Amino acid sequence: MQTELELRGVRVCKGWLDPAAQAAMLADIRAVAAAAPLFSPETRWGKPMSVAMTSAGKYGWYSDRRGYRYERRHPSGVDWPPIPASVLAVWRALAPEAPGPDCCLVNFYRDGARMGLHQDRDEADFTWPVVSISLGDAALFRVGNVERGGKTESVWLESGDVCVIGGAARLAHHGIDRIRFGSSSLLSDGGRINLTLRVVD
Ligand code: MD3
Ligand code: FE
Repeated sequence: MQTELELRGVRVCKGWLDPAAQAAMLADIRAVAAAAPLFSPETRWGKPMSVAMTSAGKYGWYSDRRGYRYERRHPSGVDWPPIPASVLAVWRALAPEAPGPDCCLVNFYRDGARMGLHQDRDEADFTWPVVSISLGDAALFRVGNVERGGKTESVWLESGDVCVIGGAARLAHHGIDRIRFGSSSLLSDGGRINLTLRVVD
């Protein structure tokens, strides 16, 4: 069933993708990862992130000791593959006023992977929303404030849920505290995939 909730300005569309649509999108993402393999970016402090990543689209998100940035190519030197049509359709449905996305970041969470509280601010124009699609195991998602610190609120994101982050929430701190590993049967070996669509330029 599709239901909707709002958490600090983040619109959470529960059950936006039915199981067949999730399986089809997963196959599309596996093809992206075959062309542009997953890697674990290093933080500026030289420690690999627990989340493995790749991207599709004009730009991919990248991090190393020099810092965070968008790159035109995968570290192997190949172009990022195109954003799959199944993923673009979700953007069009939920961000109809926005231009097309320049980046689809693919985050892969193995057992124990997490993402600390951060802001998404590597993009040029924060007026465009971010759309995020969850596939596989459930994740405890936390949203805080635009300023550092203060109270936060959390919600479990499950396979097929889609978040739309616009307006003031666009610069809110957010992160993934933990994965309920093995809670979904979508990925046969467990784990979670999150797709984040953004306008970069
Ligand atoms: C709230 N990814 O890649 S997606 C990221 O589930 C990232 O992998 C998380 O944060 C994940 O940067 C969360 C949902 C999301 C994305 C962007 C946001 C929530 C957001 C930007 C502002 C506020
Ligand atoms: Fe983020």
